[in-house]
Amino acid sequence: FNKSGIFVERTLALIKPDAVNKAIDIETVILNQGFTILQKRRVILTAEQCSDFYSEHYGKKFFPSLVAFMTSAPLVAMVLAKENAIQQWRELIGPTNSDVAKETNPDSIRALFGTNEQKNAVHGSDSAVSAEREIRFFFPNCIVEPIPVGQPAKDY
Ligand code: RTP
Ligand code: MG
Repeated sequence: FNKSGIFVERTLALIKPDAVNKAIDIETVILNQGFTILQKRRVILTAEQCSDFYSEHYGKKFFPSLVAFMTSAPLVAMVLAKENAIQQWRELIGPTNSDVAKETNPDSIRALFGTNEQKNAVHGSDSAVSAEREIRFFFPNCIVEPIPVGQPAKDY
């Protein structure tokens, strides 16, 4: 909730291993676009954790290579807040393939900081259900749901 008591949507952003050395520049873009960074941590995923995070892609041809890439070095996980944050963040990052992004969305983060269809600099939750799951995955103590007015926040 913001100062006016209006719910502000949250989403999960990852700066992937290929772009962690450009994290300060990416965070500058994020803040300039009006997002608030509510939480941030640096994390090295195990193969098991990464397979769990990307379980929707299990069995696809690129899955083993995706897990190898995402576990190869630290990444930066962040909870971003903004009105309509999930869609706004997906629009700001651009298409999955950075080569495509450079052609079609040259101002997007994947165009500016990514390399190809795998090394694409950042991740963004693709729906409200994904955002809740993914925020909990990296920040188990983070409040994701609104706390009803007048009720104690006992479970947090
Ligand atoms: P993300 O989940 O990381 O935000 O990316 P996305 O929704 O735009 O794309 P998704 O289809 O969920 O794919 C997840 C990540 O897998 C890698 N990938 N490699 N053909 C390939 O080699 C291929 N396709 C996808 C990318 O790192 C992609 O972001
Ligand atoms: Mg995805």
